[in-house]
Amino acid sequence: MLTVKEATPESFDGVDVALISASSEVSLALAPEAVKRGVLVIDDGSAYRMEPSVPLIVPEVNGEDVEWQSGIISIPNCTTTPLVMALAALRQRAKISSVTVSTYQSVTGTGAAARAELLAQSRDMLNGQELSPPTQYPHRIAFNLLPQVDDFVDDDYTKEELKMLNESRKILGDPGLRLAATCVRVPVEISHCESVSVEFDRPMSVDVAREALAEFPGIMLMDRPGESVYPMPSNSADEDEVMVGRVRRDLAHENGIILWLAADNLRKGAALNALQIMDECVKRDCVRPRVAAAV
Ligand code: 2RA
Repeated sequence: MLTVKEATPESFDGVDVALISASSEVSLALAPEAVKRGVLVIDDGSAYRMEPSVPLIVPEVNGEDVEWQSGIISIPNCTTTPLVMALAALRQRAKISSVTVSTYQSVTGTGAAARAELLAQSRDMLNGQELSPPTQYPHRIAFNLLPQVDDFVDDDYTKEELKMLNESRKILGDPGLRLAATCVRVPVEISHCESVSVEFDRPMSVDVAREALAEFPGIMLMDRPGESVYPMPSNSADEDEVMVGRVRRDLAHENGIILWLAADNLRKGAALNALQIMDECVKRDCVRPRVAAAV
């Protein structure tokens, strides 16, 4: 039996590590209370991600950054994590000049209520029944695609699209990285997919790109187009690896490569990454804050 209790500041007494996966309001209220009690917080929300004093970690990419944590470590948005893994692999072979990415995001990125809405709408449509008004998205998601993930903000980009830009820059330590994202919600239960065009400062062969991706920890190259073998939600859901395929020359850009990736947004996009960060802290002996909490 699993006992579930409401989290209060006192809940953190005697705890080593707290994994918080809740709204920003909850993280902002509880994380400092946990840190005050000497607890390392690994936060899955967006509240602390862009705080300069908070490391934003994908262990395969910037695991060493856990060493400067001062009580809170953030995990990235579930679209950023697989993207920076692919970019980190490729930039070992040539400097990246720009990135253009389109996402295909499953409804569990929104949560359990969105999954229930997708299933209910799908059932009702197949049964020829009238649909209830959508509650999770501005439009129905069943048999549809929504070119909007989160709210619109600057320059008609959505928050999700700007998260991909800003978080990638922070994790890769490349504040000048040129990246434009278009984020799309699709009627899929689990796993986010991305179409990624990467331009380099010099020619990059497809073989070299494939080799770099295949060697990178946490990435599984799944790229046998002749046999229709490539990543999809159906083969990446419930798996830990970021799957990459459809690696090919970009016919529109001289030094470009295009690839397709899929990753389970609940595993590597969230829970698995959080646990790997905890392992990284144990491995580097920095579960206790190195300096007093700065947030
Ligand atoms: C989404 N990436 O898919 C978000 C969740 N963090 O809505």
